[in-house]
Amino acid sequence: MQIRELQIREIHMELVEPFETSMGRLQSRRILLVEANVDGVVGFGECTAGENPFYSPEDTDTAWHVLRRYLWPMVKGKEFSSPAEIYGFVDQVRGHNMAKASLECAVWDGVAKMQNAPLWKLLGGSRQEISSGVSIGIKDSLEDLVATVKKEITAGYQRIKLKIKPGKDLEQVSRVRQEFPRIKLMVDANSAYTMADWPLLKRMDAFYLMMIEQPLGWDDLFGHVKLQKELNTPICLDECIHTFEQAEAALALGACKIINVKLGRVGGHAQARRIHDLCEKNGMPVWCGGMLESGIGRAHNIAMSTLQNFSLPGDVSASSRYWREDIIEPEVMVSGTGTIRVPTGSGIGFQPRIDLIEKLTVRKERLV
Ligand code: OSB
Ligand code: MG
Repeated sequence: MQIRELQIREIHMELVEPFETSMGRLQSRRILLVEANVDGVVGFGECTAGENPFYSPEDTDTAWHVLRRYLWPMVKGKEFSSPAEIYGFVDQVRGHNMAKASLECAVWDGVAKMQNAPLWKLLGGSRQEISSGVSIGIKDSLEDLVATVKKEITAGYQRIKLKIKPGKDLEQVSRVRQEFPRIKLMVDANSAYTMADWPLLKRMDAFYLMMIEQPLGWDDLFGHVKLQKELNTPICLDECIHTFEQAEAALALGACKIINVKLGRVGGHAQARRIHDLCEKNGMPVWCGGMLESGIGRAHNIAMSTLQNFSLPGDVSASSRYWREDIIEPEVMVSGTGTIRVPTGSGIGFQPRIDLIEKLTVRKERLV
């Protein structure tokens, strides 16, 4: 097989409500989509790079640049027998995993469609439905926070993740725990703390959280090793794990007890699966993170989450929590018990709504 042509495009989408984290407040997304023509069959991928390089070093514009200038020339004309080979073709480019993943994911969808098989089967997944949790942004008031948690619990979501930052942490978590003593609860700091904050983080132990996600620096593995020794609450790493080797190091050093796997952050399905397998062998659970994706990225997340060791509820929730109208048909729906049915159709199993995608497009480029 060969990739015959690539189309990259940028679409703009308004979130139904602003999402605030320790990295800032976001109202609308600039999403880069990739369409890969694999021997005449087109597959879709989504780049999870943010609008600014605050979560990882990439942003929408760096991904655009790297895709057209470097990644496309490196894969053009290359013969491959599995999409798992794509990551190796672009090995010379250091980092830029989100750009790499968007290309690789599009190829997986194209190849699965060509074989008339669901992507999740090609990846080796086995789950018929996946467990869904939500990530709740930082709120201005405690009342607003409690009301939002209540709404999501009522909707059926299996676990609640609260975004925290210095000054919006202990009081918020304490209040939510008091109101909802039995829910599966966790927090995500997006690297907002330092080791000097460990006494504050230690107080989180009182709220029997499932985990605390990425409290320290985005690339600070050693800090997390030290912090995990001080905490009873399991640390879950997100930002820190951008390669298989980082996952190996985190496991060996005891930097965390859980890993949040994100396709974009690790460079696509093949790398995500390697990290998944490694964690499985070592008895470490993983779950699927989210990056406020449109339906395309969400569909890829669902396919990945069917692998057996995705044993904790992920941040893959219903389309309607993010968008007034999603760009796939059907939209992603979550049942009253907090599960998502895995689609049975070929490829990602959701139909891209081309008309709507065209309407949202602000630029596109064909790479041949
Ligand atoms: O750290 O998991 C994160 C969104 C953007 C960037 C980073 C993160 C997030 C989320 C939202 O937590 C997850 C989602 O609902 O897509
Ligand atoms: Mg996170």
